[in-house]
Formats: sequence, C-alpha cells, structure tokens
Amino acid sequence: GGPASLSRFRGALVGAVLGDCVGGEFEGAEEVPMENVLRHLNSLDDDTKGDGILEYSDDTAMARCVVQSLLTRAGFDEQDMARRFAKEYSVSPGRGYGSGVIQVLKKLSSPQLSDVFQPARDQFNGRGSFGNGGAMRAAPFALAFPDLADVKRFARLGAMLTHSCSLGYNGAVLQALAVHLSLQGALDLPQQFISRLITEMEEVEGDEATRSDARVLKEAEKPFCDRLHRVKDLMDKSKVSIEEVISELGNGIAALHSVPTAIFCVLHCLQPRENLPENYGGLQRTMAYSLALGGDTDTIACMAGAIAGAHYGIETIPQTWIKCCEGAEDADANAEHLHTLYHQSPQGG
Ligand code: F2R
Ligand code: MG
Ligand code: MG
Repeated sequence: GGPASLSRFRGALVGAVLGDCVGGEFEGAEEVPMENVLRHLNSLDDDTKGDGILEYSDDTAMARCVVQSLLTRAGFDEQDMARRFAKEYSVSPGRGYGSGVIQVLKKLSSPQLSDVFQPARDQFNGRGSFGNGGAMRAAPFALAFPDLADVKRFARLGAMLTHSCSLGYNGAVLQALAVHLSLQGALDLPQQFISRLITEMEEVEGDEATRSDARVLKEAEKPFCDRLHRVKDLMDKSKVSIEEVISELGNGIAALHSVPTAIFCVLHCLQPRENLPENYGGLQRTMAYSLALGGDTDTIACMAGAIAGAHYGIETIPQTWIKCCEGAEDADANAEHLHTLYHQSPQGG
C-alpha cells in the first residue's frame, strides 16, 4: 500500500500483537537457538491448534488501553488513559507486568488521585522507571496522529503515565517515530530511515532532563542517539552475529536496551538472511530474528512487529499466525478505526 494506507495500519497493530504473543514463549531466555524459534513458529501453522491459543501479555493489554482511549476521546486524554490502565490491571493482573509498574497501576485506580503523572514520578526513589513499558505500547500514537510533532508529544505524555525517567519515555518517542516513518514508506530507504531517526532524537534528547538522567545512569550524553549510531554501524557490516547485536544494543527490559534493538531487527531483516527460511516474508523474518535474540523477546518482537507491519502491510502476515494470537483480530478491527481518525485530521490527507 501507499503511505499511511489501511494495509500498513493493520500490519502495524496486528504485527505488534503477534510479536507479543509469539515472543512470550522465550521471554527471559538467555540463549534461543534459531531451530527452537522456527519450531515454535511452524507450530502456528498446525490446524489442530485452537483459536487465540497464544495469550497476549502486558504489552498488548496496555496498547489496547491506549487504542481505546485515543479512539474514544478522539485524541490524547491523560485522565482517560490512566483510568483504562488501572482498570485493565485490576481486571487482569496476571498479564506479566513489570514488578515496579504494578505500584503505579494500583495508585492510578485511586479516586483521590489529582495528578495522574505523580505515581510514575514516585517510582524508584523519585528517579522514575527506565523500563520499556512506555515504548511497548507506543505504536498507536503513530497511528492516531499524522503530524510528527503530535506523535512525539503524545507518545511522551502517554509513556509518562508510568515512566517518568527520560530513558523510559524517550524510548517510547523513538518507537512511535519509527512506526510513523515506516507508515510513510521510509523503510524503502534504510540508510535515510536511520539517519532521520538520529536527527529527530538529537532534538528529543537535547533537554536538561535527558542530560541529567544520562549523567546519573552513566550513559552517553544522548543515550538513544548513541545507540542509533551503533545500529547504523551494524547495518554497514556484511556479517553480524547475534552475540554482537546483544553486546552492542542489548536485549533487556530497559527501553535503552530494547527499542534500538527492535529497530535493528527490522532493518536487518529487510532482505533474506542465510539462517532464516527462504519462504519467509519480511515480517516473518523479523519475528524469527527478534525471538532468536533471547532476553525480552515478547517486547522486542512486539515493537519490531509494529515497525515491520507498518512497512510490509497486513497481506504479508499469515492468517494462521493471526488466528493463533489472542487479540490479533481485535487489533485488525481497531486499526481500521485508527486509520479513519488519522485521515480525519487536517494533516492526515
Ligand atoms: N516483566 C516482564 N517480564 C518478566 C516477568 C513477568 C512476570 N513476573 C511473570 O512471570 O508473569 N515483562 C514486562 O515488563 C516489561 C515492561 O516493564 P515496565 O512496564 O517498564 O515495568 P517497570 O517495573 O517500570 O520496569 C521494569 C524493570 O526495570 C527495572 N527498572 C526500571 N527503572 C529502574 C530504575 N530507575 N532503577 C532501577 N531499576 C529500574 C526494574 O527491575 C523494573 O522492575 C516488558 O518486558 C513486559 O513484557
Ligand atoms: Mg510482556
Ligand atoms: Mg517483555
């Protein structure tokens, strides 16, 4: 499809759910042989499996809240979104939430709460969370707002409801920017895509909060820009090992150690790769590769799935995979509503 086509919207939202559902199998695993990944993915083609057999986790649970809030309020409403996060957690607490964020979700359900951003600010002795929980649910912001400045602003605020450390919310901004650019067809020119992300993040990370958090956490002055430069260096190499990707970019629960990794997974899988099946399309390659990195596989595959889905479109996702994943059909329907909202905006064309 062309820029911001319905196919790309559906691919992005369904790709994210698929990543979460198929990635859950390996979350936390230190080493994941590709053989095991392919066995897991091949099992999705087994007709005897029930519908929605692979359950979604917190990644999708929170993304669904973001989508419902953006659609119901026809834009960003922090009170409404916070209420939905709290309600979702109270109804379904067993979705594998991070151990810190649970405190925020409990506080957000208090009727006495006047500032919905305060519980997030109180996390980790006032330093705020740098986990990837803001980034894992950031894709819908790119599907609701056609204007780049809005995508940045609302992805940041949406993440700040649970993640007040700049290394947490800036990861969400980067993820939303990657989906936004992919939706426009920017992955047709991978070098320009990564350069554009670096340019945007130079501006995003140019503030005092980023400088101060980076200093305290002993990271580079602009941590995400530094990682994106590493992505660029890895792209330029003819051969890259899994070990190298993990040591350069990470595969962990911090946004800094997972958002640039997800972006690399998408870029690396734009072309066929030696150890991936020849009959796989680009989105399937991206899923398999993300899982083979181990670590925070559900979240890395979820974020990579959104970016890749926005590039390849819904047609490249096997129906058998969609059927196996809880929430994938809902995501498909919601993508259509977001597409309408996006194109209703004056910038949406
Ligand atoms: N939590 C998981 N998976 C592991 C266990 C699953 C569950 N217990 C089960 O077995 O079912 N996955 C999900 O969590 C990640 C998103 O986490 P989020 O929302 O960012 O949570 P949190 O608690 O804010 O941060 C995660 C951890 O990061 C460390 N951390 C964050 N900020 C810190 C800081 N300023 N100082 C020190 N540590 C900090 C803490 O260890 C947090 O617990 C996704 O992977 C999702 O799939
Ligand atoms: Mg999860
Ligand atoms: Mg995870």
